[in-house]
Amino acid sequence: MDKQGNEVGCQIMPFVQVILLYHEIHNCVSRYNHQYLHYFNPKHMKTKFYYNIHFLIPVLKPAGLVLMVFFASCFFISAMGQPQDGRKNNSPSSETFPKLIFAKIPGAPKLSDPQLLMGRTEPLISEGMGWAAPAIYDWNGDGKKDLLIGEFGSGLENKERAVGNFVRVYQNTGTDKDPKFSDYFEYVRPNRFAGSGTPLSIFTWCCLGFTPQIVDLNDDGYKDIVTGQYEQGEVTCFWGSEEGFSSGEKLPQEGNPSGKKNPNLPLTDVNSWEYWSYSTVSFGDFDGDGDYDMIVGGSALRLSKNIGSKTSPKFAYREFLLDTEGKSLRVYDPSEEELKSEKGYLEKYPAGVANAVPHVVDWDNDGVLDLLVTNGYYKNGFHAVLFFRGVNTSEGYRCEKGIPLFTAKDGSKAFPGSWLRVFVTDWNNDGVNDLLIGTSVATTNGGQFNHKLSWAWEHDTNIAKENPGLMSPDRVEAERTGNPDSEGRRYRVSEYLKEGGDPTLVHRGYVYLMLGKK
Ligand SMILES: [Ca+2]
Ligand SMILES: [Ca+2]
Ligand SMILES: [Ca+2]
Ligand SMILES: [Ca+2]
Repeated sequence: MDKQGNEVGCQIMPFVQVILLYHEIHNCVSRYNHQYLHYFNPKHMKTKFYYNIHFLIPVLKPAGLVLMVFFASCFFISAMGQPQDGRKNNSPSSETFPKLIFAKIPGAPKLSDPQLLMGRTEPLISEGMGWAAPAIYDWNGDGKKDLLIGEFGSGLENKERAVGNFVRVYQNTGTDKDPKFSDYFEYVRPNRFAGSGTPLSIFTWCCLGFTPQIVDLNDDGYKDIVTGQYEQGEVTCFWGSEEGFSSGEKLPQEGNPSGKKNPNLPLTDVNSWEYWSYSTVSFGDFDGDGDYDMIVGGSALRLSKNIGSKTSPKFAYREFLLDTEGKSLRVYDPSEEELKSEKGYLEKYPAGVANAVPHVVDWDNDGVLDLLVTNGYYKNGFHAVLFFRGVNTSEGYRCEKGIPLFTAKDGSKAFPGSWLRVFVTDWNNDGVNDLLIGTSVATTNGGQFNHKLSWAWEHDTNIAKENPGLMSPDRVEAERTGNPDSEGRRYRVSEYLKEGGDPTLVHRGYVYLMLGKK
């Protein structure tokens, strides 16, 4: 049924139900009259009970009418207030987005409204912490693109703590230019044909999951899967081969990510905490020598040149990426208040945030690599996706100031959820790049998309990293009250639960597609 047909159907249904209900009541009363008056005719059976019931008969029909009107109102209100079909209730359609205004970037794809990627009945999701880092890779080698989703805390529990950071693969059951998916997923494992072995995983914590980048980093003809980590700042590569992937190998970097770090040293110091933390990475040849260099995010956007070789990369000291005025790239301009709240804010976080995530692509097709950058996207003033146009200058690679790819016309939040990650691919093989956006949305009541929570800023709702729906009732209670005796362990007080938050809240990773047009 098409959308219009569905809506008409939904509006007609309450009336059909009401007519059926009235018919039912009418039948009941008629049956009562018929049966009771026949079998329990007062002439034969003058009981007190009969008279009590008999007395009610004249009011049953009017009462039925009143009930009918009441139920009709309920049905009507319910039908108007609910999404028009069950599937949409779980899959926010484009109507639920605010009107988006798209940046006009010469040469870049003209983006269309976001659409949620669906399996057969459900959205394609990631679980655990419910963050989603999408990527495209032909996992089973059938020539069709499959969808990978990097997870954060993949839901394998250890004393109620999520452990393991895996990558899901949803295999494409459609064609390469019109991908379709079932609800079924597997974790990416070393042998992609046997589907056996421990899933590819990295150690990471706090605020960053497995963020897969697909690149042939050693130029052997096989795509490799590379990801950074929150801390200690290692960059791990799973080398691709005919069979699948090697176990994770830490890429050589200048400095010592696993060494002791000083939190008091500035970000520019290779022995500081800030230098290494939140090492999100993406790759491109930025110095034109034919090998892959690395862009690193976190508190600043930085370039780490490949000082190894095309087949055996090694990454140099991370240098600030600069804009055309020679300043470090800014993802967010903090307010005066925020600058006052933390001394040396911009020295510590030159990007304006601590969680910048770069994705390298020549977005405007001018032959120079650009950056699409996301972040935590948890408070007002943050943008969903920023575009930094790359330019080659006499002083080397520079970027123009970042501009948001899209904003909401009414100034509201432009995208549901938070902790956004992007991946660029030509989804429909029309020669124009398309954009995948992974986001961590709030679901309640067994996985239903929660519009109110997902469209609010996590900074205001206090739901960041909250997943009470995955906990035992005892732990929910302990988090709500901070009772140190519960389960013999001390839990922090959850502000969200303390304020009466929904104990069924579970974050889930969703992936949206924004098709590009010339
Ligand atoms: Ca390779
Ligand atoms: Ca290079
Ligand atoms: Ca470009
Ligand atoms: Ca396309």
